[in-house]
Amino acid sequence: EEQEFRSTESLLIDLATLRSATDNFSETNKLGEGGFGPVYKGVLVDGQEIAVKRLSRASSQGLLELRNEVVLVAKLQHRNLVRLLGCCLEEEEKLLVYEYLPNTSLDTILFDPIRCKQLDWTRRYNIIKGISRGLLYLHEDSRLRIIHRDLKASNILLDQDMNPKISDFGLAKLFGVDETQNTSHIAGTYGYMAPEYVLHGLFSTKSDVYSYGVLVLEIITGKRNFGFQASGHAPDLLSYVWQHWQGGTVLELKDKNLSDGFQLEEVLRCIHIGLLCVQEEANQRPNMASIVLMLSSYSVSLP
Ligand code: ACK
Repeated sequence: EEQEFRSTESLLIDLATLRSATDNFSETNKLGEGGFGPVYKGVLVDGQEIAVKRLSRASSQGLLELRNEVVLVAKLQHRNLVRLLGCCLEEEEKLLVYEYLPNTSLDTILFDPIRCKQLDWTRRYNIIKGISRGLLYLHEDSRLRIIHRDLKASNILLDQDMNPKISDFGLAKLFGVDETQNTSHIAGTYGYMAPEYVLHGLFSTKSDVYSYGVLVLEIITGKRNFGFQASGHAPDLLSYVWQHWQGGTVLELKDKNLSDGFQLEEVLRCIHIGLLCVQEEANQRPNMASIVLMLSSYSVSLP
């Protein structure tokens, strides 16, 4: 809570500090490539581990705007969002500094035939619920309506207890492109992007909901590529889910862990939610508030 009152100045970290923390952005410190540029691991002099995101494109004219946005986003705090610790907005470099999460992303665990076994149903359900809460916070926080725009398995980081944390949030807003809800620069990932975004550059909280739906179906089945494709091909999701449910990961889950009907009902509820979210018509998709409600409501079972 005390972070709510941090001054703007305390969020700014100078370039020299981040250069030395990341060994001058060395290749060995590179964690990977994010949607807006490379990400580096760093260690501050006090020993705190950080992840430094290098923004490859930000015009100097938008610097003040960017600065204001960063200050606002840095104040947001939620257990399902990777925490933004500060930033560097100097002439040569625009950098965002996040808390470092030592576990890898959901992407590297979920689709790995061996590592995916770490994710039993209880964990998967916890991940599905956690992402929904983080996204609700981004969408509904009155101070800033943030559309994530690039929600996908590789942007979900896992903490030591396998709790999900959404990373890269706020960048869409940082670049100011969501104000018109329309862009000619389609930045995102095919398979996760909503049809109206792929086809017309339109995005909204409902296009995030679409990506969330794809994620939910991926988490349940352990298979990638549910969503609308670059080719314009919309897969028959229901039969796809059913096929993987019968023959794939979910059946394994069902045999080992879903012996009681309660968990099976959770799985079915998540499949239902996933399918609601990936509807072609944006305004037919539920909003995050109702998704969170659907995920938290207890079922009433008949005697
Ligand atoms: O799947 P990964 O190992 O986890 O590879 C990607 C890469 O950087 C590009 O996004 C990793 N990454 C991003 N943010 C963080 C962070 N806060 N802590 C640790 N790793 C991160 C991500």
